[in-house]
Amino acid sequence: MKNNKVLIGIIAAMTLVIAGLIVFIVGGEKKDNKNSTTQASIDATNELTISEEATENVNSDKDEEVSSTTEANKPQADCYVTVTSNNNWESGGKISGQLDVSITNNSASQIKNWTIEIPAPNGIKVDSFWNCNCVAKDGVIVITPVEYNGTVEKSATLKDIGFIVTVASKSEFDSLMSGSTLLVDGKEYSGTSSTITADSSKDEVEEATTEAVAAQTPAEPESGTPFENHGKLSVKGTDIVDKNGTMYQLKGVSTHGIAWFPDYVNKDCFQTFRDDWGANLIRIAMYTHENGGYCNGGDKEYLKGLVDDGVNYATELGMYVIVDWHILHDLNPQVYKEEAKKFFEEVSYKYKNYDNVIYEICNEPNGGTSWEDVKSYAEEIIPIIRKNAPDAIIIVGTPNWSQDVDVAAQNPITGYDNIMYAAHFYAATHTDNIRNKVQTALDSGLPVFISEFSICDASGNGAIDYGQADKWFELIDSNNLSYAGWNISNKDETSSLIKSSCSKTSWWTEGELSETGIWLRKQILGIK
Ligand code: IDC
Repeated sequence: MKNNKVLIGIIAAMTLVIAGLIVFIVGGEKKDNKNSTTQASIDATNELTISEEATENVNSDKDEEVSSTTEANKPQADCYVTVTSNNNWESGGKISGQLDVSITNNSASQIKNWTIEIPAPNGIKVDSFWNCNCVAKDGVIVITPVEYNGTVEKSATLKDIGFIVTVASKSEFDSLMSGSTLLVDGKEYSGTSSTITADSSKDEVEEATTEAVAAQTPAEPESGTPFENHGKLSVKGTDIVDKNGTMYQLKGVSTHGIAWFPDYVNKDCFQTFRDDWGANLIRIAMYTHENGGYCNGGDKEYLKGLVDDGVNYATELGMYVIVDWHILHDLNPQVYKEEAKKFFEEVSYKYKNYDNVIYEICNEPNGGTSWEDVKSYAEEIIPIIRKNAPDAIIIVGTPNWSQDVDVAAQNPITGYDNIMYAAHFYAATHTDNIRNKVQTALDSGLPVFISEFSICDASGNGAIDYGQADKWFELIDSNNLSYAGWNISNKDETSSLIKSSCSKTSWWTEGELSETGIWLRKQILGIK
C-alpha cells in the first residue's frame, strides 16, 4: 500500500514536472518584467511536495536567476520563514514586486496551522497571491494556508507561496523581506530569516533578524483610489473613458438584494473588494417588487438608508457605484414608474455632487416587455436624473432580462450623452446567441454595460460553465466592457460569492469564497 502510494506519488510528480515544463515552454510569452512561475502543490495524500519553477526576467541585464538561501546564510532556528524576491518593477510611480515565501521545518515534528506575519508599510496593496491567503491590514501582511498546505512535515520545506504587492518605494519593498514572524498555534518562532532581493540594476543578498511584529498601527487610507486616478467617467463611442479621455473598464461586484442581505453593505466589505479583489465598482441592487421590495411593502426609508450607506462607503473608498432599481418579477418598468420617478429624483439630487455614481434605471425588463415600453420609461426617468446629474452615466435595461441589446441598438435613446445599455448573462445558460446580440449592438455603436452576470445558470444556481465564462470574458475584455458580478452574499446558491458556511462580511480568505467567488476574484485581478 505504502509502496503504491510512493509510486503514484512519483508518477504524479513526473506528470506535474512535465506539465510545468510544457506550460513554461508553450506559455513563454513575455510580459512586463514579471516572473513566469509554474507551481505544483502538495498532493492529496500530503506525502509529496514538488515544484517546478521557471523564471524569466525580461529587461534584466543579469542572466542568472537569483539563487535561493545558501548553506552559509541558512538560518539556525528549527522553523523559519524565508521571504525572497527576484523581481520588482515600477508601476504608476510606485513599486510593485513579487515576494516568494517558504517555511522550513527542521523541528522533530510536523507543524500545523501556521500563520506568517510581515510588518508592512501603510498604504501597501496586495495585488495577488497564490497557494496562500494574504491580506494586508493594520500595518501587517498576514499569510495563512489554503486547504492543502496547512501542514509542514518535519524536515520539509513548504514552497511556492507567493504574492505581489505595490508599495511607495523600493526601500519599503525591501523592508518586507526582513522581520517576518512565523506563528504556529500561537507560538512565535524567532530566528533569522534569509532574504534575497534583486532588481534590474543590482543583485544583493541580505540577511536579517526576525523580530516580533512591531506595534501595529492601523493602515492609513490608500492613496490613488480608482476615483482619484480616473475621476468623472463618460461614454465615448462604445467605451467608458476616464477624466483624461482614456479608455477605462469598471470591474466589480453586485450586492444581492440589500433588503435581504443588508450586512454586506458595510465599508470593510467594499474595501475587501477594492483592496483584495482589485475591484473599482460596487453595484447596489434594490429589488422593487419581490418579497417586500421597495414598491411592494418594503420599508422605503430603511432601503434608501442602505442605498445611501452603500453610496457613501463606495465614495469614501474612491470606488464607482451603481444605484440599481432592480425590477424583476414586476416585469415591466412601467409598473412602478411613478415610484421610480420619485426615487430617482431624490437620489440624483442627493448625489448631485458625486461624480462616481451611476444610475441603472431598470434591471431586467422581461415577460414580453417591449423595447418601446422600456424606451418610453427611460425617456421619462432620464430627464429627471439629468436635472441633478447632467453627466452621470445612466444604464438602461433591455428586454428579455437585459439580453436584447441588439433590439435597443436599432432604436436607441437619443438626445442625451452618457447613456449605456445593460446586457446580462449567466454563462451556463446564455451562450453564443446572447454574445452575438452584444456584438451586433457594439458593431452598431451601442455602448453596452454588463451590469450583472454570473457563470452558473440563469437561476443563479446550478453548475458553473467555465468554458462559456471564458468565452464571455474574451468578448468583455476585447471590447473594454465594464461588468459587475452577481452576488455579494453567502446564500446557498452558486452565484453567491461567499460560501454559505461563512458568516464574515469582509476580509474573506480564499477558503471562505465560493467557487464563483474564487473565479471572479481571479478574473478581476487578471490572474489567468
Ligand atoms: C436571484 C437571486 C436569488 C433570488 C431571486 C429572486 O440570485 O437568490 O431568490 O433572484 O427572484 C437575474 C436577476 C437577479 C436574480 C438572478 C439569478 O437580475 O435578481 O437573482 N438573475 O436568478 N437575472 C438573471 C438571473
